[in-house]
Amino acid sequence: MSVEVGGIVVHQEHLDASDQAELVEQVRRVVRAAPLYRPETRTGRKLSVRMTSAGTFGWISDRSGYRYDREHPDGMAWPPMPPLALDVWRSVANVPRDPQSCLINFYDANAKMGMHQDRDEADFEMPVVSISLGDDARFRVGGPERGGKTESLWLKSGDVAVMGGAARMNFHGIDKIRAGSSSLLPNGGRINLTLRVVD
Ligand code: MD6
Ligand code: FE
Repeated sequence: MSVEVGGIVVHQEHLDASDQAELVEQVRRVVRAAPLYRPETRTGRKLSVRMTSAGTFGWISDRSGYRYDREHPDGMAWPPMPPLALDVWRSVANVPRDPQSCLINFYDANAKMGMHQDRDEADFEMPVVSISLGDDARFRVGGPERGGKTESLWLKSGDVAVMGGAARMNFHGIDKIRAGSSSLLPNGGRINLTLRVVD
């Protein structure tokens, strides 16, 4: 079933339980090769989520700002994109290009993501596709200006959100995680994958 929040289409339960478990395995393979780390902002504050990436480009934040880079901060190339994530993109993105980056965010019970726009990509005609795994998360979406009216929706394990068209530049973030709401990850928490065309 599809619902919509602030112009973002959410395909609820797009992935069934066995696909979710397989995608977690594929994510673990990425994390073994390119470990999760806590990025810093330009001002030196650590984000509460831990991150890594797969694909040709990874998204990096450090003292020099935000950007896409071909290497993990430890110097290795990013591992290949999880094949199931690529399948998800091809089934929902509705564009002729494949994604070049899969950003992997891990949220523990206390992690959040502040309201932001995804604007480090070259072509805003290309959507951003996001896959949720593990604990429920309250996803908040506003408009294209910071500080406007917002609405929210709980994203659950297996849900896929597509941020495209007029909603592509909408501010959005994660308010809170509902700890223990999913048994997919043995130690709890939430994984979010966001797929993007970068250049
Ligand atoms: C998250 N998601 O769900 C954060 N960005 O953890 C995002 O920042 C996001 O869900 C672009 C498109 C869809 C998203
Ligand atoms: Fe985002």
